[in-house]
Amino acid sequence: MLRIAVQKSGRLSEDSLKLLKECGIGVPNGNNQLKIKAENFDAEILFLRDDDIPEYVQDGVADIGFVGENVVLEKNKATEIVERLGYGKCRLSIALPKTRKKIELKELNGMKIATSYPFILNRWLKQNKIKAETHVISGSVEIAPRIGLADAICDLVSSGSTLFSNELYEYETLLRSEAVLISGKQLSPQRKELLDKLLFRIRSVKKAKY
Ligand code: PRT
Ligand code: ZN
Repeated sequence: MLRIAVQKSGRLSEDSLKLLKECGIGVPNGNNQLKIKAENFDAEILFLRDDDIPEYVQDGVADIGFVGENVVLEKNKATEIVERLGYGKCRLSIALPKTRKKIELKELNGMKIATSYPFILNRWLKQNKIKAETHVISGSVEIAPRIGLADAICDLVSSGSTLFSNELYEYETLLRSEAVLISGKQLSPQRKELLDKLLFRIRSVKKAKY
């Protein structure tokens, strides 16, 4: 049996379940259950917080998972991206207050940047030889500059309306992300076979769409 991790409730939940359904895999409506047996496929669906999915897949609690590439790269666990899924598209970007237009990259030196993505941000800062202070907060990052907690933020952006309403603008994109399918590195031959079967179906669904 293949154990498939899906976000319990959030932006990727609906599209992930829809994709499974299009692959002929039924997921019964479980009232808030942690796991549920799939219909028409030898699989079990585990409903998890997106942040936990890479670790559970690495540790073999789940065999595969549907999760944002941004989370996969931030958590940096021993998992493999086996397919890009085309939904949940967003960017991870540094945003600045509108009052600080057109600064040079080096002017980020000494700034305090609020983010929920310290790993990706620090790696990018290092690559660009910028010495900034990262301030980790888990939610509502966009209000940090307004309350004086930070000079800039590094957060996910899709339409840009959150930045706009907080008088920020997208300054630099660090990553373009979408939902991906990740797999553990040590799947048994039986589970590998089920994953291949699922991948074949996912690719057929994608082909039919584009
Ligand atoms: O509860 P759990 O931990 O599972 O969920 P979560 O709240 O951490 O994640 P969730 O459901 O918000 O997002 C899940 C995934 O969706 C993310 O990891 C991304 O891969 C993807 N995604 C796509 C987004 C966005 N677009 C997005 N716009 N995730 C978050 N946002 C937020 C962003 O953080 C900001 O607050 O939406 C706001 C910006 O949106 P715009 O449209 O105003 O620019
Ligand atoms: Zn989360």
